[in-house]
Amino acid sequence: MHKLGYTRSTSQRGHLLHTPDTFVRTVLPGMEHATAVVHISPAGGAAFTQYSADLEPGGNLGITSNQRFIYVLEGAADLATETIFHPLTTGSYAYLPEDCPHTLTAQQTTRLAVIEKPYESLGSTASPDVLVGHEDKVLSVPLNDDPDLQVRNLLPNSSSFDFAVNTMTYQPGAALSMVEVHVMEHGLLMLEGGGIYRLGEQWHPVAAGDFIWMGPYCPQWFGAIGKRPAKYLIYKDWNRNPLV
Ligand code: UGY
Ligand code: MN
Repeated sequence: MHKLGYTRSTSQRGHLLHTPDTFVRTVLPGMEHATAVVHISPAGGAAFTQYSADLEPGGNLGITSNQRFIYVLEGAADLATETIFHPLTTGSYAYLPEDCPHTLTAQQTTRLAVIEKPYESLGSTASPDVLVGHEDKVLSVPLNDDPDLQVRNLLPNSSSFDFAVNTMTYQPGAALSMVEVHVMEHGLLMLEGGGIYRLGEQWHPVAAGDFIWMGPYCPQWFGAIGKRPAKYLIYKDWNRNPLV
C-alpha cells in the first residue's frame, strides 16, 4: 500500500535520511546470490560508500580494490584472504586493506553493513593489516562521562587507519550532551531502538533500519526515546589532515 507519496526519507545537500520504505536493491560487481542497498556514495556527496548487503546461503559479496569494513548484522559468513580464514557471526566485523583480494561467503541468510573508501596514506606510517574482531570483545567506554551513553571503538586507536567505526548505545532518555558540528562526515546505521535525530535545521524521528549520512559540518544531535536502548553503528573519517 502506498502512502500517498509520504516518506521520512530526505536527501539534502549536507545530509541524508534513508528509511527502509525507500530502499531500492541493486547487484554490485562480483556479487552472487546477494543484493545491496547503497545508502551513500560519492554520487551523493560523500567521500566513502556505505551499503547494506543481503546474502543468501552460499552468496558472495562482490569485489573491491578499496579498503572495506564489514559488520555482520545477522547471520554467519566465512572470510578468506590469502593469509587468513575466519568465520564471522552476528556482531563480528572485519577490516580489509586496499588491494587485498578476499572472499566473503554466507553460510546462512546473512545481512552485512559494508563501508568502502580509498585509502589515504600518512607519510611513512605503514598501512593497516587485515583485522577481524567481535563487538562483544571490545571495551565499552562512556562518552563525556555519561554512563548512559556507551561507545565501542571497533578499530584500534592507530593513525594507520584513516577512518573509525564505532557503536554507540544510548539508554532510554540519554542524549548527546551537545549539538556537534565537525569536519568529519558520518555514515550511521540505526541498529536498535529509536529517537530523534537533529540533522541540519530539522529534527527527525528515526528507528532501527534507518541510515543517515551527515556531511562535513552538518549540525547533529540525538536523543533516545522509547523503553529500550537505542544503538547505532557510526563511521567517520579520522586521523588525517583536512587540508590533504
Ligand atoms: O563521533 C562522533 O562524532 C559522534 N559523537 N557523532 C554522533 O553520534 N552524531
Ligand atoms: Mn559526530
